[in-house]
Amino acid sequence: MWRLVASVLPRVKVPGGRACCLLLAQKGRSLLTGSTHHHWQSPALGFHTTQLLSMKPLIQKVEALDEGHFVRVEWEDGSESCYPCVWLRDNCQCPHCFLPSAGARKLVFEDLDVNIVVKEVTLADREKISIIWPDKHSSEYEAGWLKKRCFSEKARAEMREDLFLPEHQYWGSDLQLPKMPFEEVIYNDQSAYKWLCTLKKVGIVLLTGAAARQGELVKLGHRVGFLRLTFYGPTWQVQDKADANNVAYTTGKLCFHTDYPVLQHPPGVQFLHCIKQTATGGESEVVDGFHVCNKLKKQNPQAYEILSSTAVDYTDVGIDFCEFAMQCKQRIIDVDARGQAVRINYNNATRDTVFDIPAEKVRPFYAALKEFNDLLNSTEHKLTYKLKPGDVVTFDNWRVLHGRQSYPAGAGLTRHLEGAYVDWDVAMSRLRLLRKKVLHRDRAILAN
Ligand code: OGA
Ligand code: NM2
Ligand code: ZN
Ligand code: ZN
Repeated sequence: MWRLVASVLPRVKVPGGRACCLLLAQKGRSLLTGSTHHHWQSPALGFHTTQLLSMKPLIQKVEALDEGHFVRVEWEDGSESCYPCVWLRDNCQCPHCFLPSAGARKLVFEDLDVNIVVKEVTLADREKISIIWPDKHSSEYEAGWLKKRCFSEKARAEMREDLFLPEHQYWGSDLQLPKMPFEEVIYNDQSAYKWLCTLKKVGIVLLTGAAARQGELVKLGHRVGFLRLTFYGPTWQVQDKADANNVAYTTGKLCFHTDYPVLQHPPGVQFLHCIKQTATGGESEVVDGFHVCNKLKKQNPQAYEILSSTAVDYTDVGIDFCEFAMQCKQRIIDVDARGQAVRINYNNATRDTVFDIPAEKVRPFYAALKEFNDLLNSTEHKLTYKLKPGDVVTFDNWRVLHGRQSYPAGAGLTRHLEGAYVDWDVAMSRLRLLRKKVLHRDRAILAN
């Protein structure tokens, strides 16, 4: 089990790898030496072994450049960092400018001179720099604080990775579903951390051994922070219902979809807990939407362009937690500035009959969607499995499309899943907190 999950977690590269990001200067060498792997370099701790080993960086020299518009710091290993003075003044850490209890800036923008230059910059004990500004205000910045905020391309990329874990591990039908015991995630911080890291990186983790009754997702929600309330309730019951207010609540097949594109900000993470499973049918299907987007972009750039630019109307009207009349426009493939997919918004059931595009663009749109849908369903990409009572599948609803096969309608209840959503903001917040906590624990072990 550990190995299964471990294989998808960040690895430590020592020395000189990105694990040492906060220790490395722009052109510097690693402060870490030796290549033996210690027990604390477990994949689960991955990238923050950094701080674990972090020694205080020391400054060799500091000087003002460009008529006082920049401060250049030379580190003890000979590397350097350059800081714009307007940014330094803006980020003065003194109690007048910064509120430590909130970790937030007190300085109001009106009081910032965006053309400010330093009057004087000095080095104190090689551990911090002091700046006196033209209006006599003075600021101090610690070496470690500055180092983390180095503006070099490399340092910024490393900080970005530490904060947002943007790295994806793409997969196809050969994915070995990462699995972890539900209980472990609930009670063990290192396991919970591993769970969230894998969820972010791979997009799906199966938690096993939950009780086969309602209420387990509320526990998982508390573990993360809180569940996302929607019109279908805090948690919702996927089962065959009379006068179903959603196609999910029938015995029909659900083709690949992401949940709730009718919401402006669709839920980032979805939990589906199997309470009861039908003997025949009802299999689950998943596909890595980002991986398929990359394929589509290569195979048919024009189709990709259409799906990433056309606003599709979604609708959802009914009564559940309360009455609702939702309408939303979403592009099926949301992309970032570089054209990389960042969110899939696709549910064929709630795609509106209203289609607010010129008539001549309709057929090319359908052709593009057909190509995408075909790629999603290719045997190379889709993974089929069947949930068992006690299984909780957790997945990235912005990335992984899911579906289910139809199952026979019965007189009684033959299949029952409980579902819930969590926002990525909340899940990532928990991940960062757990990382810090797990790291602390490891530091204590190291000290003994
Ligand atoms: C859903 C859904 C999957 C299933 O409820 O949105 O995708 O297996 N359900 O019933
Ligand atoms: N349910 C499962 O977008 C959708 O309507 C997905 C949502 C009903 C909460 C289904
Ligand atoms: Zn200040
Ligand atoms: Zn769904």
